[in-house]
Amino acid sequence: MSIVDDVSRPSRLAEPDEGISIEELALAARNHGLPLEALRYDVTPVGLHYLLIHYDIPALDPERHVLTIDGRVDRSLRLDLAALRERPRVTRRVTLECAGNGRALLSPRPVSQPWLSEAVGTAEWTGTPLAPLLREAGLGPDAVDVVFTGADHGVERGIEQDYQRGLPVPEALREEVLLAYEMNGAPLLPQHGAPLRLVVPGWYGMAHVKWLTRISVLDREFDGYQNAVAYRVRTDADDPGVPVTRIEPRALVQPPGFPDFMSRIRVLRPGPCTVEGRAWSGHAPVTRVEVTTDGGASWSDATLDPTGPVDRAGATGSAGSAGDPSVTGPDGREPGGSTVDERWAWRRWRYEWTANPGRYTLGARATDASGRVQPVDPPWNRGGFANNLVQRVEVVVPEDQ
Ligand SMILES: Nc1nc2c(c(=O)[nH]1)N[C@H]1C(S)=C(S)[C@@H](COP(=O)(O)O)O[C@H]1N2
Ligand SMILES: [Mo]
Repeated sequence: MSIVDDVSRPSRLAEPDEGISIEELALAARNHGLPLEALRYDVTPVGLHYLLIHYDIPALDPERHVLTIDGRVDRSLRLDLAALRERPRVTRRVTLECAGNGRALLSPRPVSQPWLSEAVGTAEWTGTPLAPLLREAGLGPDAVDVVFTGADHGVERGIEQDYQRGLPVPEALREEVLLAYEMNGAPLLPQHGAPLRLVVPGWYGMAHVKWLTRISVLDREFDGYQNAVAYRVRTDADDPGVPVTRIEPRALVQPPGFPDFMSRIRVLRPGPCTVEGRAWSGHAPVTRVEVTTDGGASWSDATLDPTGPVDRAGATGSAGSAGDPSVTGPDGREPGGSTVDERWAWRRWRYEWTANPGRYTLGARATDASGRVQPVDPPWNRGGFANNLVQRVEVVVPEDQ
C-alpha cells in the first residue's frame, strides 16, 4: 500500500447505527448548503449559494489566467480573460444542484459529503457560449468527448488527479453551455471557480467544472476518475453503473413559521398560511407541484408562478412578459437590451393552507414535462446520487392563546 492509499478512504456505506463521523463533518463544514429560508430569493445571493469543492480552492491570478483548447481540433486556442470577455456575452439564470443532494437521508448512508436537501442554488451566470469557441477551434470528425480540467488537485480513493470531467460532444455543443466569468453580476468568487468555470444548464453540479484551465477534445469516451468511477449510479460495488447526468425533478418547501434552534422543528401560529417553495428539473420544465401536510398520505396541487421570459421551446413566454421590467427587473437586462434566459432556473410555487393546532409533516413533489415525478421513497444507490426523495418539514402549530 502506498502512502497515498494510506491517507485515502475507499467508498463505503455507513453501518446501520453509525452516526455522521468527524470526517463527514469536516466536509460539511467546508461545503455548506443553501439555508432553506433563502428559497425566498429568485436569484440566490452569492454567499447563500451552496458550495461543493472536492479538494482545495486553488490560487489563480485572473490577470495571468489562460484557457487552452486543444486535442482533436484543427487549431489549438489560447485565450486569456480579456479575450473571453471580448467575445459575445450572455447571462443565464441557472439552478445548480449537487448530485449528492439528499445523500445523508439514505439508508444505508453512503459515507461522503452528508447533504440533507439543501445542496442547491440559483445564480445568474454571465460568460461566453462554448459552442462557437469549439467551432472556431474546429472539432475533428472523430471527436467524442470534451474534457474540462480544473486547476484544483487532490487525491480521491487513492487516485491523484486534477478535477476533470468529460462531456459528450453533442452536450458540449448545446447553445446554453457557458464559460462563465461572472456570478450575479460580479466577477466569480474564489469558491465558485474564479476566474472561469463551465456552466452546463440542466446537469448536476459535478459537470460545471470550476477554475477551468483546459478544454481537450478526445476521439474516445473520457475514462477519468470523475466520469468512470465517481459519478455513477450503481447498486453494488462491482456494477459499472450508469453515468450521473441531468437533474431529476425536485421541489423544496421554504419552511414556514420559525425554528427551534436545535431540532429545527418549525413553530407556526394557527390560521391561514401561504406555504411556498421552488421546484426544478434538468430534464424538462416543471409542470406540476403537489403539497402534503401529512407526510405523503394525501396531496393537493400548488399554484405555479409563471415561468421566466422565455420558455424551453425557445418561444417567448406568457403574453407581455418578454421585455416587461416587472418580470426580469432592470438588472436582469443585458446591455443589448435582451432579457436573461430563465429556462434553466427553478420555479416558485404557492399553496394556501389553514394551519389548525397540531403536528404536521410538510413536503412537496414536482412533476416535469417529461413525465418524471418525484418519488416518496428515495431511489437508493451506492454513491447516493440523483436522489430526489420528498423533503420532510416538521411543523408544530400550538393552540392559539
Ligand atoms: N474544478 C472543480 N470543479 C467543480 C468541483 C470541484 O471540486 N472542482 N465540484 C463540482 C461539484 S461536485 C459541484 S456540486 C459544483 C458546485 O458548484 P458551486 O460550489 O459553485 O455551487 O461544482 C463542480 N465543479
Ligand atoms: Mo456535487
